[in-house]
Amino acid sequence: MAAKSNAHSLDPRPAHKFSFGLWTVGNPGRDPFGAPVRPVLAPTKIVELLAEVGAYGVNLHDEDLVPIDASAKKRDAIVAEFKQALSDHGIVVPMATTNLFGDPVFKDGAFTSNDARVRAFALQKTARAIELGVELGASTYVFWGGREGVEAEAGKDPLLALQRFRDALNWLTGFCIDRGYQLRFALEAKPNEPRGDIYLPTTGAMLGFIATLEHPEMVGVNPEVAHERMAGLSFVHALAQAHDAGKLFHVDLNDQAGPRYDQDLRFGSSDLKGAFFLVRFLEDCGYGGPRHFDAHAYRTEDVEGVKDFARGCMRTYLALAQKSKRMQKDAEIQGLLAELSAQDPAASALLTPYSKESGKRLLAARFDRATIASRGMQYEKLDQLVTELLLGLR
Ligand code: GCO
Ligand code: MN
Ligand code: MN
Repeated sequence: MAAKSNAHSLDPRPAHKFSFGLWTVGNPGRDPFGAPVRPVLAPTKIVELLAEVGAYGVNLHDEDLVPIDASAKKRDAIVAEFKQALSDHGIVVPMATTNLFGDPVFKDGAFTSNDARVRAFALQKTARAIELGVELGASTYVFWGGREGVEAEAGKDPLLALQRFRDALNWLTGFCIDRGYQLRFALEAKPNEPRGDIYLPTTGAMLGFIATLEHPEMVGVNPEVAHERMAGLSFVHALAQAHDAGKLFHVDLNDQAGPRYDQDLRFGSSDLKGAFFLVRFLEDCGYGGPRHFDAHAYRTEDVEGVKDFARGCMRTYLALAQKSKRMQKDAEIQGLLAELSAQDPAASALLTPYSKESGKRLLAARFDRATIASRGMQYEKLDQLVTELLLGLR
């Protein structure tokens, strides 16, 4: 029997857990300089489109589905219609979130606003959006503090802002516990845009903050490729730290060419090698959550281009996962890695946990610095081999 074609193995399947936001494939191409270029698609149409391209899940902000001023009756009708579309097309809702940035009331933030009326309204809006998310079956609830920041530093006390953010999350974990919801919260950091500076700007900052909450066990992170890169940081290192802390609850995949405005590019379209290392990490670390693409098609595209975009995100992910398996089987690469991990037994014996004994031994040891330093690490060779593997030459 002929071997499965490579093309076929790049088809997305539900087990891959690829998800997109209503706001991503539904993005009509508005930017700060120009009007929308694509028709606004109804949420039910987006579900249909996602099923067509082979995605498994759709995520949403409350307002992506239910307009902010909808009556209870209208809300229920919209939700019922949406649920029908989900079941007709076999699409699930793994994650939900709140729009706390679009309405003018949030112009100075939501949970960290200086105005108590805004803070209270933000809690109410989030509680209702949580009810919606739970109703749709979401198990992760994302918090992206879009406008939780400043331009005029004089206007807000940063300690008070952190306290207010903490108070809000404590209120909301209390709300979920009280209601018996099994939701996990995932905090998403971004350094700037739309505010000059957004509080808790990196995944590392979020991880530090989580430890100060009343229910840290319910709260993790949702790192986004573009956001760490906007801060000039390595995304795979952010992923690793989140995973190490047991806090990798969700992930926002896209691409970004360095520190500039948030580009939300198709996955792997800018830094293919960076994408490779992050796919390799996610596949190897045991992350079992959705692979969510928080990206959108170029403004040059029509609806067919949006499908090309969505298919491209998933295909590139799967292709890179295959490359990662190939790297594991590449004898030359594995040989170099084995050399790197081989350790001098005498030195290893010095690295046991501290005790009076081991301390004495370590302090008495002699090191031949010149010999040790003369070793070439062969990283040039290794990196080139990985590059050639990615180029399809191996
Ligand atoms: C952005 C963010 C958002 C969030 C979304 C879910 O830069 O606009 O990435 O897309 O991920 O609001 O919280
Ligand atoms: Mn983003
Ligand atoms: Mn995001």
